[in-house]
Amino acid sequence: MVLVSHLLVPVSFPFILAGMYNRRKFIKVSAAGASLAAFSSSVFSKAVVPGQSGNFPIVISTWDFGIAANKEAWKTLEKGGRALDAVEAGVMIPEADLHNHTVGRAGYPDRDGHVTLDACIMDEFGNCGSVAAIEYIAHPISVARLVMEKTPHVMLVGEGATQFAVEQGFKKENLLTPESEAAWKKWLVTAKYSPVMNIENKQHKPGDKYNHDTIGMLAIDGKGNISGACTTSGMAFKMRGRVGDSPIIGAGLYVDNEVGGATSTGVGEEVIRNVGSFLVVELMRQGYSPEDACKEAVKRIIKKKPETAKNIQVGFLAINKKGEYGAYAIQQGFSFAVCTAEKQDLLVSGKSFY
Ligand code: SD4
Repeated sequence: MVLVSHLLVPVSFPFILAGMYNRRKFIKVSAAGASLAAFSSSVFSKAVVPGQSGNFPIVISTWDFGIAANKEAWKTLEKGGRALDAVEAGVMIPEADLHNHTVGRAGYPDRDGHVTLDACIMDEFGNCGSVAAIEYIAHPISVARLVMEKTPHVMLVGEGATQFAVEQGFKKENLLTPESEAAWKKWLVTAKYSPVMNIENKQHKPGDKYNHDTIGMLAIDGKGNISGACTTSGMAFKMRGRVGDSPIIGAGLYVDNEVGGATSTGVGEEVIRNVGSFLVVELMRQGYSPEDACKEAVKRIIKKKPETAKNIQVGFLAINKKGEYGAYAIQQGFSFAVCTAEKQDLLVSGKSFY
């Protein structure tokens, strides 16, 4: 079951602060997850992590749709495959899911009706690739990987990213499905292109269909190598050209194979300001547990903009070199999916500041 998420309708930056953000009600899903979620994630980690030998292979990802994505990634990991291949294959599941309006094909468009996608990927060698505001390409994560592997660059944006993808053999397609187009047209009518009104009238209730999520995925393969991927259609009905944290290395995703990896979801602007995922990894380097590192990064965001933070969601998810994982969010309702040899479909309720 899909429990809708948070946010929406970024139109002008100041208005993001005004409370366009909403919350999931709560988590759930897997039967075992219900009881396990009662534990703190650190306690939980201890319960399932066998300790010295390392809890891997393992793959974790944001939100409930991470379960299906993890299962796909697991096919690579259980065969002894590379974490990089696993995360790419894993996040392609929500990218292709026509019922998912927050990632890839069928993602809600920007306020001008264009579906623009953001994605990045990072491997165990510190290589990384990214595309931002790419259009007409259904799997931006695979384009990001090719930017990493086939160009001397880290990031391609907009038309250049699409051009590169086509040169690499990707098909140019219309990603705006009739359902997403209808939602956008409905939004145009009710929002009247008026961000203040749209936000002030609080038409987007917690859990409504305009709420938005990104998939961030982190995996450790059988060799103990870490990779990560992050992909999103960004905020629904965003300003044309707006790019969030998801394709920004260090913000939406960061991996250091000596330490661990981190990824984020939520209002990308606040994550970028605090270089969130890099911060989480650096805190783990200093000895913080994954959950404590995520918590510290969340507190940093709140401390800088306490009033803003009350009305927005940002969630971090992290894993360390031992395969211990944790998460923390500003608001309640941030869930993450965990897949190991013991259990492939665990959904955990992340802790939150509020
Ligand atoms: C963004 N971080 O574009 C993404 C959106 C998101 O949950 O994750 N929403 O800012």
